[in-house]
Amino acid sequence: MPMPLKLISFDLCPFVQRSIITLRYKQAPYEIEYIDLESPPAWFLEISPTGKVPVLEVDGNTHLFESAVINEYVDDITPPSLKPTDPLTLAFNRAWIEFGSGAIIDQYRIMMAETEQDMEDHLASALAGLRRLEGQLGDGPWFNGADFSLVDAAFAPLLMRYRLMNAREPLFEEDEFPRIKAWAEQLLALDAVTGSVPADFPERLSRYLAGKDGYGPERFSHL
Ligand SMILES: N[C@@H](CCC(=O)N[C@@H](CS)C(=O)NCC(=O)O)C(=O)O
Repeated sequence: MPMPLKLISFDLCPFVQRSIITLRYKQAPYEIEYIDLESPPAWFLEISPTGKVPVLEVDGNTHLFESAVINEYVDDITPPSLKPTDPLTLAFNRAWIEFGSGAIIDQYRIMMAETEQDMEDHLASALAGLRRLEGQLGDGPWFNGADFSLVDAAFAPLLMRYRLMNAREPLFEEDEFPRIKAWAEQLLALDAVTGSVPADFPERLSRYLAGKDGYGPERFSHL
């Protein structure tokens, strides 16, 4: 592991969490620096072409962005690899990681919905995605079967947040998606996942939502 790594982060960001899970799973030494995304420092806007976190600073000078790319890099420099070797399986995994990004955005829109109708619309889209994902999963324990991979790291933040939301303000019955439910349980039993957010994550997320207006923030401000 030759390179000093620093992850520029926001404590509630699910995309950052994907990278933290990968770094932890691979036991890669890294530093973390949190920024306030609502007023990002000038140095961050300099280094981040998209203005989004996560950014991985490598060796003090190269700034990688996009969680899926960061995760592949982290995986590549910490063998053995978490990526399938078969090119088609690898490409298929990348496609599902991208699908997971869309699912994270649906979830964020549910949390931030302005009205009840907005929430219902975003929930309908999220549930269609979950149905699709349920149909893709096999007998587990992981997305590809026996071996943990970057797809698992990519979906854990989404599934962790639904678990939290459903526990307080049920959005859907988890038993409707038995394979996703079993997958979430496997993921939430991993140290790499449980330690990927601050211990007071539910309170932090609640505080963040309590500072916003709308039906979604109101509903999820007591997680
Ligand atoms: N596709 C990006 C998405 C990252 C993303 O949307 N990050 C959010 C926080 S969770 C962000 O930085 N938003 C700030 C902005 O859009 O200005 C990835 O996978 O890294």
